[in-house]
Amino acid sequence: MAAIAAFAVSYAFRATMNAAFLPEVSAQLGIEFSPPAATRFLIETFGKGAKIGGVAIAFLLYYIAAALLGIFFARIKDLLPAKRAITRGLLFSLFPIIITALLIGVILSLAPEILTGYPIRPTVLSLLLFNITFGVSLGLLADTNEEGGSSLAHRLARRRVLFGTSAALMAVVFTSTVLRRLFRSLVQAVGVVSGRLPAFLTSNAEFYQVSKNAFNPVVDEKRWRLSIKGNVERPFAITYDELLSLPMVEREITLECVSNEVGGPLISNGRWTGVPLKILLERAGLRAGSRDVVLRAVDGYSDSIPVEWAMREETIIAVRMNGETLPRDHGYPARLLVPGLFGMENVKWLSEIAVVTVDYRGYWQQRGWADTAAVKTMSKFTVPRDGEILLSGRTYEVGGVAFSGDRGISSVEVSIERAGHDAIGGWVEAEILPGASPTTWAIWRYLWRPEERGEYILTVRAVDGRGQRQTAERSAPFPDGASGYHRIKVNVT
Ligand SMILES: Nc1nc2c(c(=O)[nH]1)N[C@H]1C(S)=C(S)[C@@H](COP(=O)(O)O)O[C@H]1N2
Ligand SMILES: [Mo]
Repeated sequence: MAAIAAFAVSYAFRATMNAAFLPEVSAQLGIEFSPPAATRFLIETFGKGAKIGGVAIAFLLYYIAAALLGIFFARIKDLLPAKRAITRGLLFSLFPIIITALLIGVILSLAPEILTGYPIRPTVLSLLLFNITFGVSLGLLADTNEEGGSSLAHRLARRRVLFGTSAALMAVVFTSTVLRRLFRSLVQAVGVVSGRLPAFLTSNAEFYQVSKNAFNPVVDEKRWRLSIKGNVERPFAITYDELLSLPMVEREITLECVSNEVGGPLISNGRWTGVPLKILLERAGLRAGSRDVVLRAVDGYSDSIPVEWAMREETIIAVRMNGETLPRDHGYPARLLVPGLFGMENVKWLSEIAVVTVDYRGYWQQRGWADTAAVKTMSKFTVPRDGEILLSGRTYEVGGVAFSGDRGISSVEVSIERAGHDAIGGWVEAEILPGASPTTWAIWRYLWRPEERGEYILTVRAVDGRGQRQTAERSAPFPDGASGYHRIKVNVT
């Protein structure tokens, strides 16, 4: 029994050295990619002073894990459904591979930032090779030792057991510290906030998407026409190419859906290229008594905006979004953008623009939603997220977006209070990042360093470009948009 164990340990140590030291491609890749990850983890755990200790511990942990695997291999190697040493080892390397995968899974779920920054494919490859090398060398070593069985091998084995025991002792000394640090780093891992400040311009892929349709229309631009008709002097229709040949303007405009809840995700900001609606309406010539401009779409949707909104400089028929042809789900080939009004008025897949002398009620208005619904000044947190755990004594970026339709944002204020205590400091002014314009959201942030542990309630509110503060009064999205302050709760430990 003892001999088996001793042999097993010796296989394991040799195998470990093989895996960790041999300048083979696989081992090198393994060293290049796996230990740095472990090292970084340990540096974060121990602080910058303990680099060497960290590396040593990482190595020890590998050593111990390898030893255990070696013993395990000695126990089960005869059960493996393979005759040759190499195939046995190869089969066995499935175990460390599974363990590695589990470990990576744990790290990814607890502290993904430890692994981000490493190239995915080379890392996976190196870890695979690392483990396969380990398994195969275990298999080969087990084989040679069995055949040799000389007294020299036994002596070597005993020396290695001694070495192994002292290493294990050192490991025990370290482990108590490691465990304590590890616990703290686990809390830290959980305390790493998962939200983030959004990019000023939302990519087309991330832009929120809302429509009444289960399947959005696919428009053939060759057969598509945009007609301008109704209460006008010279009704006309243009093709897609004709539309593209008109003088274009570029505008940054944020869209928010009227059904967005306080703190909700249905808001995004884009750079749009298009033709001012005004140009088309002037070409058609508005007749006296014109009141609403009705926008009809390929999907049967319609909405209307008052003539005054339609004639505004910033109201455009967009054909491009963030430098790309308008994506299908965002209204290809052409859509309305009317800064200041909620998303539902920004009709996609446009087919017809009709000037009318009545107050026209569109798709959502027939279902009770407000007509000419102006965006209500809003603000929200995107980081941290509600319910997140933070660490005391650390500085966090608290931030998000604020939006007022077409009125701009002049300031954003945050209130941070400990639950059950008085407000600390009342409202403090957040920083507004550059880039915001009257028709876009403002990205805001505030650096917060919580000192006391406990539960905190964070609230945000904005003031629009006209000096009007967002209302604290809570209302549901129906019928004209949600209102009230966005509040989140975080736990500081
Ligand atoms: N033709 C058409 N246009 C439409 C809609 C629709 O269902 N059909 N939905 C509206 C609503 S409710 C919103 S919030 C915006 C969303 O635009 P987006 O998907 O580009 O973000 O499109 C608006 N335009
Ligand atoms: Mo909407």
